[in-house]
Amino acid sequence: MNSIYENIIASKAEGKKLLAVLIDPDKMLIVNVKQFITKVNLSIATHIFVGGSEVGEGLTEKLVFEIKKHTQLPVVLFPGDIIQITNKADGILFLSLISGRNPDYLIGKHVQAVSKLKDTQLQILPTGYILIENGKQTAVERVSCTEPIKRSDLKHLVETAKAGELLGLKLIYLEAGSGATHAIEAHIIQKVKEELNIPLIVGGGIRTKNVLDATYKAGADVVVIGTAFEENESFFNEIKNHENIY
Ligand code: 1GP
Repeated sequence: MNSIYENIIASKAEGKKLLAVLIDPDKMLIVNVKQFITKVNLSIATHIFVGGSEVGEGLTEKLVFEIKKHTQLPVVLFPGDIIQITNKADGILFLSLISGRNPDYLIGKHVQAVSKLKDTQLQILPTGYILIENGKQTAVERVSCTEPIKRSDLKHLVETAKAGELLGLKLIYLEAGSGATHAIEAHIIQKVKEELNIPLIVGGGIRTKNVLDATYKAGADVVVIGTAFEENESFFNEIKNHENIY
């Protein structure tokens, strides 16, 4: 156990909802970090996730170093590849892409990551990552060469999440893909939530406060939002009045 995970567990027990702002090192210029993080600090965000499907070598470390200068929030790597691992962050989602059948993303990259992780103090969060189809091909799908699970295949989706829990993974992440045209529907989140005992992360395509509220209400313990903040920083203000309706 580590403190980031303990805090997620404690928040889940109290019904306190968590929000991770996702920053893609490919899209965020270092010169803009200070003003962006100032907004994050003033918002309801509880975590900062850093990562992307295709990030150039060294960019993640520079970005995390800059972010850490301006915030006390935990910074968690959400890596698309082992080159994004850096000791400058606080933790890492150690993702196994359990919706897919590509051995590299199920276990191969993880084996390669061990020697890098040994030299870090990163808190490791073993996470079952489930990609859900979204009407168009996502970057994760393309890079990992895997098929997402169809929204209509609810039984398979729920059983995939449960299998992840039974394997000992500590978190399940339902992913519609960055910039998804439609977020994961409440009934899907509810069904997965009903079967799980471990915390549930949901992300992809959440762009309005109504959808954010619905995602929490359906059972997400942590919501991840990237694109909505990238495109429109005033979204931080729109979600300010966090209703305690969950
Ligand atoms: C992507 O779930 C995250 O991995 C966030 O998605 O960029 O659509 O908010 P958005």
